[in-house]
Amino acid sequence: MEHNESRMRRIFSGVKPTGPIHLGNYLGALRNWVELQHQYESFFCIVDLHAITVSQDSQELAARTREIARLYIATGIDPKISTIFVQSDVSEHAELTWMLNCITRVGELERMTQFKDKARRQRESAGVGLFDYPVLMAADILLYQTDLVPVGEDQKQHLELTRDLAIRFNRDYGETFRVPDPFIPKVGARIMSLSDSTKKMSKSDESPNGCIELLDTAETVRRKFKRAVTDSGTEIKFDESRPAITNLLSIYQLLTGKQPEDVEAHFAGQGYAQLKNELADVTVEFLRPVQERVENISDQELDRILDDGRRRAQEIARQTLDDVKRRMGLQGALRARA
Ligand code: ATP
Ligand code: LTN
Repeated sequence: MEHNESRMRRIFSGVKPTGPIHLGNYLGALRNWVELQHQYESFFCIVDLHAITVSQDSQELAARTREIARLYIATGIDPKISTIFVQSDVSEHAELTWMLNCITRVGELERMTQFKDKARRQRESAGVGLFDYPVLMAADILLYQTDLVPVGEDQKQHLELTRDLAIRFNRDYGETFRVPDPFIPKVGARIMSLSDSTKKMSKSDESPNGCIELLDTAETVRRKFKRAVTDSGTEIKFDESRPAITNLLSIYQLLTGKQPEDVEAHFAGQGYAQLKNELADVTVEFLRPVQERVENISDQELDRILDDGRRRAQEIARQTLDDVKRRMGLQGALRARA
């Protein structure tokens, strides 16, 4: 069986092309992918089938999908050692979702907090795709016999379901899937909106100032930090009871690579304006080379990377899917090969 062979451990993760990548996505997820790709065989997907669980403009979706692929590369994912691909290019994702649907309980999906949040007011009219979203995510992960899934805090519950489905399938049909572990960073797993420190920074943030996008201009970055909400009090310290300042300090800490005590010492006796200015400087410096690299990736080069990624991903996905079909008795034309 493919997953029993000795091989490098694998990671899988993805971003939805529902909007521009932001600092939360980078600090919670992508930053760790860049580190981990040297220790793991890595699969980084642009999950466009997840994006269509809510209504999308088709042209915009196609353009965003390519933009996200460019940003993966520009932030440091190396296509020579990591597989970058588009989810809908590998039809095994949709196919395995169906098999997993058949072992998933309605009650399990009803307990998913992301579904409850997104469907809140229009439960009757919410799409079935939105309800089934976590099963598609489980299929993404399990197809590649993934060991580790680097994600932000908001994905923890989805990862638990993925593990439950893998364990259930293995119990009912025999050892088929690796049971993956989540990788959630200690700092940065939940970057908050700059305009409301009770909400996570999100692509679908209603407030245009809450979210720093990786393609924002220097001027926009400065404006957004300037308008960022702060807490009462004046001290610049990490403090859970002051979430807005703690959020700004966490961003600063992660972008500079400094220790929290050094960050606090650096800002001792300073005011909020100083913190916001320096944070804007650090962010602009971080974004500049990323934006330059995005500009320098040609369409042809991107096509080649995504084509290559599709082939590499499909080869592994197909092996897992064949195994699943055989175990479930869905043999059809596979019979002769069994
Ligand atoms: P949407 O707002 O449309 O739901 P999103 O901004 O949450 O999208 P996703 O594509 O769902 O972005 O997430 C991609 C990755 O970024 C996931 O691993 C997710 O956990 C992580 N992530 C998203 N938002 C944050 C955040 N505010 N802080 C840290 N990590 C985050
Ligand atoms: N649901 C994730 C995106 C996602 C994902 C995955 C992450 C889809 N499939 C597989 C890790 C592994 C989100 O970020 N909202």
